[in-house]
Amino acid sequence: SEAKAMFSVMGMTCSACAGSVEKAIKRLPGIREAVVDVLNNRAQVLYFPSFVNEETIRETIEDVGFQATLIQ
Ligand code: 9UX
Repeated sequence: SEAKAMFSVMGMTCSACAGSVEKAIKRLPGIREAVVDVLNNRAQVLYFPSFVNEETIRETIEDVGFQATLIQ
């Protein structure tokens, strides 16, 4: 089954920032979709919980260099 997570992502200042976050999330196993909105500081992720979890996704965003918090 599929799950949905929403993260607050702070520190993105341009669309290339959002692109690098999206790319990093999509490289993880078990990701169905990732949409990063630089204007609203949000990342929405659809994923398969048997392959990846919210904390791994959150840490991946932080590894790119942005502060990420799970909000939903
Ligand atoms: Mo360009 Mo966005 O260096 O940080 S990718 S501002």
